[in-house]
Amino acid sequence: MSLELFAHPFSSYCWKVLIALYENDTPFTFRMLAPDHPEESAEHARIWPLRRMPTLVDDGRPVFEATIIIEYLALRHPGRVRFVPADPREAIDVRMMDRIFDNYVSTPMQKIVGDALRRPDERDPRGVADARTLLETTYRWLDGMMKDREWASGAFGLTDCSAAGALFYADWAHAIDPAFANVRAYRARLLARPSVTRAVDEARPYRPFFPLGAPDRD
Ligand SMILES: N[C@@H](CCC(=O)N[C@@H](CS)C(=O)NCC(=O)O)C(=O)O
Repeated sequence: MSLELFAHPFSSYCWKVLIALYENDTPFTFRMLAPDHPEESAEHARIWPLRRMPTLVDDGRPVFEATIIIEYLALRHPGRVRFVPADPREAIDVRMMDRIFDNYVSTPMQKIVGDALRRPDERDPRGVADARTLLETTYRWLDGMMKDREWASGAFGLTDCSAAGALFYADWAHAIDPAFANVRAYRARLLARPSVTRAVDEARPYRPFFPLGAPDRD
């Protein structure tokens, strides 16, 4: 078995797959995507012209998109954590929640962060305001969903791998109001999980690059 992950330790979508790999102690080679690693970046661009990370390569076979990579790992490199339940009805809820974290937490979070990286004359205030409104609405909905849940859907799985990085950075970009205590408690539970703690710690050296200024916590 030769698993390689093209990724960067500060990227929330890379955390999603790293957390899944750490959960099952799955051996893999980390291929760093960064300006000071031009060979990795060139190889990655050949494999995946869209240049999105993470990208998994399994014995030469590329697998794209964090959710699909975790589904692939569950199928081809299973471990003690299943990530997606065997029962197809339960699996629907897991996949639904995973989409919600990607589309309605990560996407608006990336919009806010990405906008801060732009030159002032290229910024999109209306798009950022819409992203903040979407995050606020999602936090409110999620607060109701997480009232009686420890993890996002049943046992720790795919959705929680997704939620960890999404909520970590979303809270930095658009703070989760204390009124949403269930979301804040879920984020804290995620951060206390060893696989997530490891991803957070590996990303610490890059915090000065957070364009909105990393808060002095977490
Ligand atoms: N839909 C992709 C999103 C991945 C993504 O947005 N990755 C970011 C890093 S967190 C990235 O590659 N950014 C580089 C770019 O946009 O060029 C997935 O689920 O894997």
